Parts: sequence; structure tokens; C-alpha cells
Amino acid sequence: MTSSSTNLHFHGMIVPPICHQDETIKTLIQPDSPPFEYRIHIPESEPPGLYWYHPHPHGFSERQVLGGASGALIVEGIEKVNRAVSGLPERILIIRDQVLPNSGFPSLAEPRKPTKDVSLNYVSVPYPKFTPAVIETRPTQKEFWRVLNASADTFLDLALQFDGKAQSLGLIALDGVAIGFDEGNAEARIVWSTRVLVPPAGRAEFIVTTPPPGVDARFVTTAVERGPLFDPDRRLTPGSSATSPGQADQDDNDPARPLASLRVSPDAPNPRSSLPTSPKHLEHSAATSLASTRPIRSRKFYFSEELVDPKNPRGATLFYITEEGHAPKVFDPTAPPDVFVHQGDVEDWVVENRTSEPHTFHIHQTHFLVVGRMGGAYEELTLRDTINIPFWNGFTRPFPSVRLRMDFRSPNIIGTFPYHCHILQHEDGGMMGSIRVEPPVNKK
Ligand SMILES: [Cu+2]
Repeated sequence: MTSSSTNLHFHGMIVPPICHQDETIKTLIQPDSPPFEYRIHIPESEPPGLYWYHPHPHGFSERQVLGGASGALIVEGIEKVNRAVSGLPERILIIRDQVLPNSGFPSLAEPRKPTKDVSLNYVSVPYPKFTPAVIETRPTQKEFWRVLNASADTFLDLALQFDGKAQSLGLIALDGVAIGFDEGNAEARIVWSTRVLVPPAGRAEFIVTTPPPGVDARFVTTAVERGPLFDPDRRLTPGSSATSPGQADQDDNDPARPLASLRVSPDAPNPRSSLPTSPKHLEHSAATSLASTRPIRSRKFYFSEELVDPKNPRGATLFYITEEGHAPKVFDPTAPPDVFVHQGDVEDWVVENRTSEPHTFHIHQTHFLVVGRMGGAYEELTLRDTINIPFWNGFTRPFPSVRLRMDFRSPNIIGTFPYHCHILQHEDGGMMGSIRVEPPVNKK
């Protein structure tokens, strides 16, 4: 494996984890390899929505994704599960992050300075001016925005502001799955919100109404807290908490910044595509709801970090995701799988964050349902494939956590695939494990 080895992951797709489809642990394409063909069997049951693809070579994913090697994938048909998007003009908005000369390590002197700059559909919005991209559109028009955070490391907290006031976003889908889809409802739902947190690799699809003329309209990300910041004298910043010994300084800063400004005129070109009109009878999920399925077992995993040299908090860090009861170790693609389940199983996984920065849990090949948060019951209306777990404040217990109902029922996913933090700096640093889904037991 070298920095120019690559492969592809089809994020969120319930497709086979086998070579030439969605295998990312052993598959490596070298610069002198002949063309490598991907031929992916996408099941009919794949929920319609926004997915994406990006390189996944262990140790080199971050720099390849920062370099822009990603794209959106749409499984068509969301209008067949939610009538609210029927016939709407659609925009596909891809936010990527990148290293530019001005971006870099955060400092108290420049709190608006991001660790990574971002772009919207490859239009760069660099520090310090943050000159936004421009979306030309018609006034007071309903549109369906399909937003992908294709960043390697950057969190987004999206909002649409008219003269500084956050507008309602009609959330239709997260991570490629229509909200309410898992409940087998005849009609999926809309959740109205003025902001939506999208971690690296997450997707949010929502209905907006464009502004009337004469309004300063901006699509923005607000600031996302990435953990306690240190000042150069190694004192904690006011209001922040202690970090546990042996942990690295926070090295990520996601300040508030605009992404696009909306320029309205009655004769602006419409978006390139519109959704079809919804059919008379909507489809709904044939799958049994995960919420009402009893898990056959529970496991606990935790994110942790360790400095290679505890005396150098800005030195190299080892990143771990560990099943409770096992020894933390960085990911090794040649090691046997860490977790074994059988196809057909549904399990509950509690994922804890024992570090002073957030981590985003992602598993390939399947979606999960959030059924608990911070040790309490909390059930979402939507499936996800990527979930943020907030940072630990350094002293109070329990650790921040989520409880996820993991779906290993699809016969498409037999094989071995990874789960990891989707902040790619952390994934490359070792925060990944692998799971083997064995053929079902008692198959006669
Ligand atoms: Cu992480």
C-alpha cells in the first residue's frame, strides 16, 4: 500500500462486501494496475436517496478525499416514498474540505481560522474572506436540496439564513433514507428544523423555499464545537474543561462560515433536474421495523486515543475503536475480523466516546437506528449510516454514548467489512475495526 494505491467505497449502500463491488480492506488498485472494474449489484430494497463514493485505502483515505476524490450517488425514487418532494426542482450540493495555504492548526489568535477550507460543488470558500459560492435561483420557489458532506474531517451545521434569520428546512431524508421509512409508513415524514448537523460523510435532504427579491440569503454552516481548545501557553481556554492525560490537543476548528449566497431573479435558470411526480400509491418499506425487532445481543464499543509520546501533546496520536473487554489496537488490514455475527442478526451496539473530541461512527454495508443516547432511551424517526458522538468533557461520567440497533439481516452483506470513525484523519490513524457477517445459522 502506498499513497497512490486506491480503491472505492460506496457509502451507505447495502451491497456485497466483495472484490469488484464494495470491498475496501483487501482491494488496492496500484498506479500501474490495468483498469479495475466495479460492477455493483444494488438491491431493489436499497432505500432511495443520496449516497456517495470515495477512496478508502487504509492510511491514505484522508489525503485522497481532501484532494477531491469523491462524488454523489443518487438512488432514484424518493418521490415514491414521500409526496412532499413530488415534482420539485432538485439541487445536489457537495461540500468538500481541502488544505489551503491559510488553513491549518487552530489558534486563539485566529478563532475564525478553520483547520480545513471548504468548497461547495468545487467552488472554494477560503479563509479569511469566505467568499461564498453563488446559487442563482427564482424567488419564493420550493426546491429540494440534497446535501452531501464529502469532507474528510469537517463538520457542518447547516442553516439557510434570510437577512441573518434562520429559515425552516423541511427535512426529508438523512443518510440516504427517507425519514419515517423504517416504520413502514405509507407516507414518510417531514421534520421541520432551522439547522441540521451533518458530520463528515453524512447527508441531509430537505425542502427549502427560496427568498423573495431584495433579501440577503445565505446558505451557511454555523460553528461546530470540536472540543476544548488550548492556548499557546498550554492553559485551558476560558469555559473549556480539562482533557484526560495522554490525549492530544484539539486540532480541528470548524468556524461559522457562508457556503453560498442565493441570487434571485424571475428568469434565473432552473436547476438541471426536477423530481418526477409522485405516483398515486406510494411505496413503503417492506422491511420489519428495526425499532420493534429485539436485538439478539448487545455489545459496547468505545473510541479512545493515546499519544505516542505523552510529553508531546502535539505529537503523533494513536486512534482506537475497541469492543469492551478487548485490548485497544490500531487497525491492521491483515488481522482477522474483530467481530463475528450471522446474517439475519440484529444487535444493539453502544458506542462511547472517551476522548475530548467528537467522533463519527460509521459502518459499511448497512444502516442502523439510534435507540438510545447518553444512557437513556431516545429513538429517532430515521435510519443512519453515520452518527456523531459528542466529545467527553474530561471528568464527568458516564461517557457520551449512543445505542444503535444494528441491522445484519440483508443477505447481500455476507462477508467482511469495516466500521470506523469517519473523521478520516482518525480512521487513517487506526480508529477502525472489521466485522465478519457469516452465512445464517440453521439454514436447512
Ligand atoms: Cu474520530
